[in-house]
Amino acid sequence: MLIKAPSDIAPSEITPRSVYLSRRGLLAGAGALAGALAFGPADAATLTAAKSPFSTDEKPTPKKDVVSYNNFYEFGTDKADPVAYAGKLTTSPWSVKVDGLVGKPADYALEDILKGVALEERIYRMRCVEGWSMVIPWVGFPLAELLKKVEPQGSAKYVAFETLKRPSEMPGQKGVFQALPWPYVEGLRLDEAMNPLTILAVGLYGETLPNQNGAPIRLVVPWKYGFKSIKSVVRISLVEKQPETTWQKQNPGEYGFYSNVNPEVDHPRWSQKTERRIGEGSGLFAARRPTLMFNGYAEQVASLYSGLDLRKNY
Ligand SMILES: Nc1nc2c(c(=O)[nH]1)N[C@H]1C(S)=C(S)[C@@H](COP(=O)(O)O)O[C@H]1N2
Ligand SMILES: [Mo]
Repeated sequence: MLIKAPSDIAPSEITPRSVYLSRRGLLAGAGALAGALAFGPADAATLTAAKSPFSTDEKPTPKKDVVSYNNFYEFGTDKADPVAYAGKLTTSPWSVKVDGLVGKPADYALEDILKGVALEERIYRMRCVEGWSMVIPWVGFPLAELLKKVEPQGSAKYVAFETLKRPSEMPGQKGVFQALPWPYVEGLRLDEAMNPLTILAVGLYGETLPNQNGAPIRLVVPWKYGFKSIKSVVRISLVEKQPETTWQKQNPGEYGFYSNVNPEVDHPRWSQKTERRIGEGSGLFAARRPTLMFNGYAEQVASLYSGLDLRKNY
């Protein structure tokens, strides 16, 4: 039998999750996180978060799958590499450089970004371009809150994001074979970035993010393929021109800037009509479910793309 030390038992394990969240939801999330950050990278700490009306009521994917089946090429290209190798990444102290077309450019310490921010639990469907999906209870806050604070200028039309480049702690960035150009970069149109569904996540399942899921802060854009949800963000730049993205650079014939989940537009090498929900069934018997337009978030985001040919702008 595994005996847990008391400090390892999160209140969420003792109290039913819904009760726990509503009881503690009024407490300031950022204060809890500032405390949590002091625990350092390896120790998950409990976060307090209010429930969000943007959450799906679908059953979350088991936590063991969410934290062990990952894409994070900085640690290797195998799904099992991130959980095996990301543990050594130093995530504290952490700062995010905000620059470009903003009134308040600076290197912002993570603690300062989170000051006065109310954390929310957002249970989102996530779909990888590879054809699998999960339902993940993220803890985070709208990216729009941060963007408003830094005062985007009128000429800013896009937001560019960058992941940490640190080969000494990221084995996938070392050696002769490099899977991708580094640093990993992504981008959104400013209106996509300001959409209330777009969040910066600092936790999942009520605790600080495990390194393999993009600690200490990562983007989550639930209506786009998983690769747009860039991990371990160190830079956010407001720019005038559409920024390049890692997967576009790596394979422009297969990956476009928008990358909205779209069952009607096949990937050049496979269909995007169905998906396999991780944690449901297994192997040959795993039923595939239909993939929904904009991953099921059409009501909230379809209007962003009116007038845009989604076959050309994939
Ligand atoms: N920096 C960085 N961010 C990344 C990736 C990556 O390799 N590097 N992989 C992306 C892909 S393809 C997916 S599907 C999601 C997976 O997120 P998860 O492991 O938290 O489920 O992260 C995305 N963000
Ligand atoms: Mo992905």
